[in-house]
Amino acid sequence: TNSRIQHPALRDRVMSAEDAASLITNGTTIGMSGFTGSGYPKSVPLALAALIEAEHAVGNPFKVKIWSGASTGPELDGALAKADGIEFRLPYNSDPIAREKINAGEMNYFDLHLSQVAPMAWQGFLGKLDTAVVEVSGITEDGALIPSSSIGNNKTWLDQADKIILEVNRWQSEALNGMHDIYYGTALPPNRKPIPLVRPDDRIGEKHFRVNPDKIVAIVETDAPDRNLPFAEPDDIAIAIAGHLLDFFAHEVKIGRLPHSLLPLQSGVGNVTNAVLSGLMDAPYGDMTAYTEVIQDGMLDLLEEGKLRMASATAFSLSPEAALRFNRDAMKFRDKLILRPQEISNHPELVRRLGCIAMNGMIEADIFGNVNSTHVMGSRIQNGIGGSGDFARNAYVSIFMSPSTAKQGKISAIVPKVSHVDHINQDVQVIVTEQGLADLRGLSPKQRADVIIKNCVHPSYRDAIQDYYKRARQNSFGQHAPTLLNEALSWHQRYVETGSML
Ligand code: 0RQ
Repeated sequence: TNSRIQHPALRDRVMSAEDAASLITNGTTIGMSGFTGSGYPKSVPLALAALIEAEHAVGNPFKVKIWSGASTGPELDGALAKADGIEFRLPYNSDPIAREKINAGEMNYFDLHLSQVAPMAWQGFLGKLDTAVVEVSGITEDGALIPSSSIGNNKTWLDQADKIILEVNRWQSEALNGMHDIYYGTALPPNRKPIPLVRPDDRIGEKHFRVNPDKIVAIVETDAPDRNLPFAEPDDIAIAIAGHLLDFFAHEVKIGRLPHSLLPLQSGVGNVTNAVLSGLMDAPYGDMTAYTEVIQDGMLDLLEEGKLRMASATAFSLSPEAALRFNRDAMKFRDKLILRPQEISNHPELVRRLGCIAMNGMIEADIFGNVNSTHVMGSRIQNGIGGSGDFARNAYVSIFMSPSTAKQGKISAIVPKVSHVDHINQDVQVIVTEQGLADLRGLSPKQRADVIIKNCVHPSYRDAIQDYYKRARQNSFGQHAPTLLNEALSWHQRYVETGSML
């Protein structure tokens, strides 16, 4: 057979997904692998969802608590949410069904900084982890686990769970073996030591997960692709945002505030970041590096061109075409990619030391540069804070990007006051919309407001925001960050009542 399980005794633990799922009971806390749609278990969660539905059908309660790396796929969050099987979820979700349940108040969700999940688990702040369900790409002869297309929190789940269920996925490239760097040197205070990584390409750990074989209660073999969303060609707005950002980089290099190889790039996922990455293909920089969460399509191009020397991340987040390309050419990329635990890929100490350029999306920003990344109209969660906070606070330059309007112009992304704050103005140095770029470094709140209103607001909202701000300059309680309390959130209230901020 073409089994990826080289350890003879562990082969005896192979069973069906249904049999493996039956080892999970009502109330179990499960640590799942998975990060931005890669490396998540694909068959045990589906079998568990079926089991939960069957139990619900005969009137029995059955819900589980799910911890993960970040977002997973429809076979995990989607299926379990649809079965009303998730009582609690952390730390990041982008599944539409789970999002609906959370926003309907039917599912508890705790979104938190991705770098903090593993430390919080070790500190005991999250309660006890019962079972780990982790996808790997193979098991070595001596029983070590070859990680899959994401690492996320798997090291912590494997260490902490009482029971381990593994999915060994043959679809994953065998060339993944050797690409990972699992750091085993983390400790709890007061015994923490500096993390010995000073360049994005440093290897500080081990290639495989260590695991206590006695804890492995089931192994399921699969052959299923990652979720991998289709690639959308950047639209005009994304291209305009990328253009402003690339002009900014050119300016910073010219005056000597950024080196010619820039600094390690962190980029969020989505249309806009893909446009930035394709813009970098034609830009004059070379020998670049990425120290980021996810490896996207655009990074494969930059690596192949030799513009990007290497990329460090915790997961892949590729389109189906790029995933095929990676699986075909994996040997070519192998020495240029390192996947690490998310505790390390997003570590504030390392982001600060390396001086990352952080580029993340946002829902909205206010005229003082506070940013909302998560909650539409202050209360409906979109995804979660993810790694944006890990990077934004500690980056060399922290950049937030968004189209200047959302929902066909019915919503302005620049508002008098954000309806929820994820990133305080001190953590936000540059704001970019297709209208222009606001460099906020070293500016007071009033100076920030002037630049943001002038450069970033969509023309259809410019008069209204200028009018608001002018009156705030006259009537605010204080004149440090002029605000009209009874009006600051009125744009949001208007949208909730009428479907438009206009
Ligand atoms: O919703 O699809 O229903 O129309 O939000 O918006 O414009 O497609 O942009 O995909 O870059 O997402 C902040 C959500 C932006 C993302 C956010 C609606 C909009 C659409 C998506 P529809 P776009 P993006 C690395 C770093 C936090 C985590 C993070 C995010 C949907 O960047 O989750 O940074 N960030 N992680 O219509 C109402 C507004 C809106 C709005 C956008 N002002 N009001 N709806 N939308 N702006 C990754 C990880 O950490 C894993």
